[in-house]
Amino acid sequence: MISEYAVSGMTCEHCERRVQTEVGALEGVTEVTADAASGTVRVVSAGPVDADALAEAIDEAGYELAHR
Ligand code: 9UX
Repeated sequence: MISEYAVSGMTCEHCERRVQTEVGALEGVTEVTADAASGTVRVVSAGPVDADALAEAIDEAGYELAHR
């Protein structure tokens, strides 16, 4: 499945990569594309991604999940 999230705080390419690395490590996630310009993170996963784990991963990368 493909999910899109609004993530605030990403301003450059390095920010995108940090989010991609953290979210990509979550269970079931196969592909992550972060776009700083639009403030979105697109996640491809085998099943639904745990919302708390996702919020924590983004927080750990230093950014914020705007809403869930
Ligand atoms: Mo530029 Mo992105 O200083 O984490 S690297 S904002």
